[in-house]
Formats: sequence, structure tokens, C-alpha cells
Amino acid sequence: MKPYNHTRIEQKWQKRWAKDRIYESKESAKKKACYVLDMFPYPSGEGLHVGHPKGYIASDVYARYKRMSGYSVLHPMGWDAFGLPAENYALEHKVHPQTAVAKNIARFKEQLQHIGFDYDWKREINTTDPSYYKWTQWIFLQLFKKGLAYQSNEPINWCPSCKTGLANEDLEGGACERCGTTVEQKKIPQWVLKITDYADRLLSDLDTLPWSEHIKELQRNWIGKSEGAEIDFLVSESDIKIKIFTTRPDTLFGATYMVLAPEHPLVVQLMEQAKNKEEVSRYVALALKKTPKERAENKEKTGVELRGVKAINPGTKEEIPIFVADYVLEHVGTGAIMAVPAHDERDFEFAKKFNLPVRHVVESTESSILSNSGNFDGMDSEEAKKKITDAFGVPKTTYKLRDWVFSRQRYWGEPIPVIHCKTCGVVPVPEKDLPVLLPKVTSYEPSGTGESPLATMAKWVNTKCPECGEKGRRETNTMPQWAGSSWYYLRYMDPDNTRALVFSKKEKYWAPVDTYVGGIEHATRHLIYARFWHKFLFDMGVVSTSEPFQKLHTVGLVLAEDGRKMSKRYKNTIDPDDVIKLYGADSLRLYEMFMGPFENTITWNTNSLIGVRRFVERVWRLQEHVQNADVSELQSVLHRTVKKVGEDIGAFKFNTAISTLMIFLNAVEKERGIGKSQWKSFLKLLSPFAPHIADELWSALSNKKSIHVESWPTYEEKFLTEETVIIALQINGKTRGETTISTQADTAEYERVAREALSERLKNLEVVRVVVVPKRLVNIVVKVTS
Ligand code: ANZ
Ligand code: ZN
Repeated sequence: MKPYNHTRIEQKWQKRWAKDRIYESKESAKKKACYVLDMFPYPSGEGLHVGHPKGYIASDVYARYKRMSGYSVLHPMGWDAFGLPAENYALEHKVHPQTAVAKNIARFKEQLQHIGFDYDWKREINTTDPSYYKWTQWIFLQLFKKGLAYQSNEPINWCPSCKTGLANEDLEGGACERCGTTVEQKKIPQWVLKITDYADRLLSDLDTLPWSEHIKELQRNWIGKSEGAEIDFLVSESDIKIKIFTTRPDTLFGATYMVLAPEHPLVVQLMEQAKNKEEVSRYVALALKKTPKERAENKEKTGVELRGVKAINPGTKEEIPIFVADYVLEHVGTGAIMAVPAHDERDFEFAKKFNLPVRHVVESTESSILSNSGNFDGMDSEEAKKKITDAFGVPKTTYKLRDWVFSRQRYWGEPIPVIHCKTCGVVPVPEKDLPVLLPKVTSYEPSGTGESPLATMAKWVNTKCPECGEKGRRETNTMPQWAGSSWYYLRYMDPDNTRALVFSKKEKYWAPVDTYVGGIEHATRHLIYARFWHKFLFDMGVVSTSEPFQKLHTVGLVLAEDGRKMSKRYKNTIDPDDVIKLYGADSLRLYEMFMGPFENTITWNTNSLIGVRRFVERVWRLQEHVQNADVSELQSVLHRTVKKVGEDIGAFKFNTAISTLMIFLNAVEKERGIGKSQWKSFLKLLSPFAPHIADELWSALSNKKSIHVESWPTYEEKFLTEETVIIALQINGKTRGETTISTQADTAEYERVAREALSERLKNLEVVRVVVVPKRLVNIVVKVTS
């Protein structure tokens, strides 16, 4: 037997697989499709550390299992390469982003190839390829034509450090998710996508998805649907109306004051009529200086009354005071509220501080019943919501989800394909002129003025209006990083198509993605954006399913050995290439799948990796003990292993699948031998996890074809029955019979079986104790009567 040389074996098989093209995906009339997808990586300059491939290994194991189970499998890989990180890396290292991206991709690809994945590299995509982003731009044009992409001048989140506008999804607690800088509000012309038009479907279709409740809840909260009413309150002695949004119209009669957000347009107007104009304007100025985060974290409520100005509660017809306070947010509801201190905690705090009346209008008994509410007294609160809305307002549904701010004032992104013309306005670039190429520039530093660096490229910017032929200016903003990743999974189905985004026959074959694997951090951004675009493409008839991804598995982090996140910054990253050199890709793969439940965060442990490597070596040595005839003692455990490993892989329970393989190996070593056909089955079960050694040992059996195109072993029910042993049954040390019992039985089961078998003899005897010798005997000790 040759020594186990993982490097030789792994390089040999990686070459062979590529040469024989065994992983190429084909549409096949005879086979069902199974599309297995990884969230594609951002090719950063740091390369991969051992945490990154955990999800890729899992999807690889699953894809291999599905292929062997008779599916035509699509398991592609590509690069999400536009966006800020690539551009910042390029700026820092003084190379063009395109050069940096090409270099980083080459490095990533090399690392991935060493791990032995079964990707169909013929389908590789790169979001920065013009042949790819042509279709990203095409989707934008369709959105524009359907009125779902519009220009806005509303103030948006602006990161002064990244020098670009950001979407709400790009913030974390009011700060730029990328660099941590507190964002400002800035008025710059923006392109915005009307994702809110899809809010209801994004919400209700969650119920059709077999995703974890946790992820669905994250999305539900992000969309944040509130059902309620809009009610107008009249300002006394005027015809000014203040429109409020409430989820509790049933509490209208308990509204004892009103509050306007400091930014509310009526504040300026009403301030003029107030007796304390100076005070109000000072308060407003102060409030506007606070960051959204500071406002959200406001411990002590602040505010100022518009003295001398009153509103009329349409329910009670009473005059109530109006306040300006920053606990009311400009872009929630209408930016104005009716305050009901008796039933709303925030209002209550405020009312206490400003000494405002608290009026209870809903008494919670068995159900909630109205009081102090005129004609509505005694009514159930659910009914009252409807009745009061009918009488005083209109039903209204609001969402926390905002329209998607879609333009960035940066260089490294897809140009937005429109032309501005003095006469014709905004004119879409004709589809035949796509892609609008991102021009090569020498300086791509962000200008910081709110204009993209592209704006300085006169030659590129100045063009002809496609409609009137007069002078036009190209849009100089680019798309956000999330654009290319919002539809990439479709392109893998048909990556070379020059005439369509995807040929519908291919789309119908592969869609939807069967299993999608990636990080939980994408639960509310990428996964909402992609679902939005997908639904839009569904409405356009481009895709045939209303949801893009069926099963979704989130991968748990791999922490560094020191327990911290792996990061260049902490100098605690481990390069998979180093692990592969020392222990082999098969050991790395097995270890990452064995380290614990897939979705858990787990600390890297080199000793455990070495333990896994020993398992691989034991498998290697087993080839010496293969005999022609099956070892009958192994039949039952083998069939149980086949069943368990298949079921576990299907359920992403890789760690228990591997321990089942380990238990089987123990059984083989105990028997000191394994039959050839049993050995073949075992190698197949091992092959998704350790594809190289499996193929090496498989070919040693004179098999010509790769194990990875073989079929998955099947099990027979009749072998699944548990193993049994025969045990002696004794009373006071004298054998009185025997019986069979499962080898898995515990002491209680032994005792139960023995008492039952000897029940005739034990009649009228007093049992003192029961001695169990597992797999040998049960001795029942009884009181001896003379
Ligand atoms: C009266 C009321 C009585 C309210 C009550 C709640 C409880 P959710 O459910 O989170 O959507 N609200 C409305 N616009 C606001 C704004 N711009 N800034 C801060 N708060 C605002 O919250 C809806 C409730 O939040 C609304 O219903 C309103 O207070 C408040 F017992 O109206 B409610
Ligand atoms: Zn024109």
C-alpha cells in the first residue's frame, strides 16, 4: 500500500475532473433539475480565509449528493465585483479597480480550486463584465419604463467618508454600514426604485417559503407593515389640517394633544402664529442637528408647545395643544401624530413631563371595550377601529420599507443608462445601445460634491439625445453594489446569451434555485432586493416563478482559534491553502462539515482537524482489508449508514452524517475486513465530503469512471432492523431460559424483557434485585422462602 499522499492525489483528481468535464451542467429531458447556489463572493484583496468556504463546502456536498441521486445539478460560481470595497481597495493600493478585481478573482479562484469544488466553471460570471452588466442595465430600463425607477430630490442618507448617498439598507443604527461614519441628510438628485409597490407581495409570499421563521421575521420587520388610519385634525380658527397616521384609531377620543416632527412642513407656518416663535425655532434648529441615532436613543423626551395654536380633536371636538417634538419622526406615517398618553408609552412619558391630561378610552376586560368615547362607548376596540376610521378618517397602511435609493456618486458601478436632454427630459438609452460602458478613467476618486467622478469626463458625458438628436448629458451616477447581485442567479442558467437575459426554456428547466446557501447578514438586504427584482421580472414574463429561492440555509461563522472573528486586522486568519498543504483538502472539507451544526458559530480548532485527518488515514488503510465476499456482520450497520448519511445531507446535518461514517469505520475495523461491494458503498457515501480520496480509492478498484458520476447507494428496509443478541435469563443464578434483545437496549429494557419472559416462574416470588450483564444475561434475584 502506498502511503497517503494527499497533495499528489488531490492535484491529480482536480486535473482529471476538469479534463473530463464531469461537473458540466446540462439541461436534460430525462433528469430533474437541482439548482444549488452559493451567495457569490466579493473578491476582496485579502483572499479567502478558512471561514469563507464553509458554506461553499456544504453546497458542494449537497450538490454532489444530488448529482449521484440522479439529478441534473447546476452548481455555479462567480464574482460580485462592483462596489465600494473594490473601489476603496483600488484607491488604497493605487491600482485601477478593474486591475485589482482581476487580480483578486484570480487569487480567489485558485484558492477555491484547491478545495476541489464541483463548480461548472464554464458558467462563471462577473458582475463587472460588460456582457453581464448590459443586462443589469436592461433590467433598470424595464423598471424605468414601468414607472418603478424615478428621480427624486428628497434628502437622502449621505456618508461623508464614503462620499456617496446610501439606501436605508446600507445603514446600521444611523451609521454607514461600511465605514461606521454617522450619515448626514443631503439633498442630491437620486434615482430611486419603487420597491414599496412590492411590499405587500414581498410580505405575503414569505408564507409560501420553507425558510426559517427567524429569517422570515427579519424580513417582516424590515418591511414593517402597519395597518391603521389617517385622520385630519383641524387647526382652530383656520382651515389648516394636520394629517396624522395612527394604528389605534379606536383611541381617538383619548388624544389630548398633537405632535409634529421638527421637519414637518407645517411647523414653519404654524410657528408664525405661535406666541413663542423664537423658542420653537431654537428647538427645531437643535433637533435638526441630532443624528437619527441620537434621536432614536433619546432617553429624555424633549419638545416645545406651539403656544396659542390649538387643534381640534374631531372626536371630542375639544381644543388640544400642539407640540413640536423629535420623538416623532419625519418619514414615519405622516410625520405628525395624535398623542394618546393613556395608551401609548412614549406619549405617556411626554405627557408626564409636560403635565398633559391622560384620558383612558379603552378598558381592557375580557376583550377591549371603549369608554369616554361618545357614541362608541361599549364597542369592542376592533370594531371601533373600523367605525371611527369610517367616521373621521380613511384606512391607511404604511410600511417601514422605503423606496430603494439606487444611485451612488462613485465610479466603480454600472452606469445608469439614461440621458438627460433639455427638451425631452430623461430619455432611456435605447436597448440596442446597451451596455453603456463604464469609461476607463485615470482618476476615479470620489469628488465629494454629490457628483460622481464620471461627471468630469466631458467626452463620455456629452452625447446626443436619442430622441431629438440634440445635445444630451449622460447620467453620471452609478448603481449600488446590490444591483448585480439582485439577479445573478438567473444568468448562471444561460451565461452566454447575447439576445436575452436568460432563454426562457433554460429558465423553466432550472428555476427556482432549490437550495441557497449564505450568510445571515444578507437576510434583509440582498434577499429583499433579489426577491423584489425577481417579482418584477416575473410580472414581465422573464421568469416563471414568483420566488427566486426555495430552501435557504444560513452558514454559521468560523471564529479564529483565539475566539475572535477572523480578520486581517487581528492577524488571526488562516489561509485554506496552508491547511490544504499540511492536511489536505479532503481533511479540510470533512473538518469544516464536522465541526458542529452547520448554522452554528464555531471556533476553529486545529486538534479537531488533526483528528479528522486521522479518520481519513484510517479510511486509506482500509483498502488493504477489502475482500471479495461481503462481511455479513456489516450489512445492517451499512444499510443504516446509507439511510442516515443521505437523509442528513439532504437536511444540511453534515456533522451527524460524518459521525455516522465514523461509526461505520469503527465497525469495519472491529470486523477486520469489508466486502468489496460494501467498500464501494462506503466510498460513495464518503465521496461528497472527501471527493479526492474517494475517487482515488474508487479507481484503485479498476473503475474507469469517476465515483462522482456514479449513483448514490440505496438501502433495503429489511437490513435496517436493529442487531440483536441472545442473552441468558436466570433466577438466582440458575439459567431458566433465553431470549433475543436489541444490542441498543438499555438496562431497563433488559429487565423488562426478562421479567416478561419469566413471568410464569416469578409469580408469587418477591424480586430483591435484578442484575444486568449487557449482551450476556439477566439474573433476577428473588427472596428465598423455606
Ligand atoms: C395613536 C396611538 C395610540 C398610537 C396608542 C399607538 C398606540 P407602528 O405600530 O410601529 O407602526 N406614530 C405615527 N407616526 C409616527 C411618527 N412619525 N413618529 C413617531 N411615532 C409615530 O406605530 C404606529 C404608531 O406610532 C401610531 O399609532 C402613532 O401612535 C405612532 F395607544 O397613534 B399611534
Ligand atoms: Zn432630447
